[in-house]
Amino acid sequence: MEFKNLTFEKDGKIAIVTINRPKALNALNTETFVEIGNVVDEISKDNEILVVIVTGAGRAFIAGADITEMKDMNTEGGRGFGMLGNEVLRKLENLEKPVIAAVNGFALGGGCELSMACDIRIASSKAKFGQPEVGLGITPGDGGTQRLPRIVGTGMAKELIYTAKMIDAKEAYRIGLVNKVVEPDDLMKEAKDLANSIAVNAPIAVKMCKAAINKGMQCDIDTGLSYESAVFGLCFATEDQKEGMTAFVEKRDKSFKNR
Ligand code: DAK
Repeated sequence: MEFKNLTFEKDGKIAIVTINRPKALNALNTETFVEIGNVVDEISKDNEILVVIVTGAGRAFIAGADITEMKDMNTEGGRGFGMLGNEVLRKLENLEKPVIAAVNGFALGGGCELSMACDIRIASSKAKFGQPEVGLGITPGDGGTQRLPRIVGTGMAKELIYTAKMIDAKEAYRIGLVNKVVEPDDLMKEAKDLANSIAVNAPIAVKMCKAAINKGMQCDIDTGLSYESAVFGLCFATEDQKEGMTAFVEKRDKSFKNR
């Protein structure tokens, strides 16, 4: 598949998606949202890919939705754009493979929101995060009011959203928005090391953990625990469970087949 606003490459079991509109600081216009949805579909069908890294070209991760495109939208256009954005981020969040956001620079508005639809965020020391929407007369519309409080807690999320202030990577780490801050030149190596440390494990078990965690964050603990028991049981129908436990007992290296 050809893409205009992003690049997609495979490095072993890892897919790397780079949002690539550096002149607009990788702002998300309709075309880019559509392409992200398409690349997620492609990754979803590719059994060789076990982990995904999303990053940005140039000095930004994603500086938000495209303000130039949104500026003159009417209600209908805004609704359509909104539905597209939500559908794409939900698709990314529900992708049955872990996604790491390697945040290289500005992650603002829709960019911060896209990073939060990923499973794990690691940041370059040059990264900046924020939800500047109220300064533009809008509310965060791509999950910011929902995912940010789930990640950093209600008080911190409200402060960030109400003030529209930008925070640096160190502060993002302090409040738990990112897992790690690294030097800019080390960002992709760190992201790949993390991806590889996930990819060595049983892919179906990892996939089920993602589903159980995501589901459990939306429901009461009893429903979540019952879902956890169900996926735990399902693992025993996989070849990888037999392989993982047999390899342990036989004191040899394991070799998972994603089956
Ligand atoms: N949209 C379009 N162009 C952008 C952009 C954006 N978000 N951000 C930057 N650019 C463009 C600039 O216009 C400039 O273009 P030229 O003038 O060179 O043609 C170029 O990128 C470089 O930007 P600057 O010259 O401004 O660079 P600086 O270093 O001076 O400043 C900055 C960097 C990131 C601080 C600044 O560019 C900035 O404040 N950008 C806007 C950040 C922002 O407010 N982002 C939030 C946008 S609102 C929804 C889905 C999504 C959303 C809402 C609903 N639904 C599903 C319902 C999301 C909303 C948003 O993200």
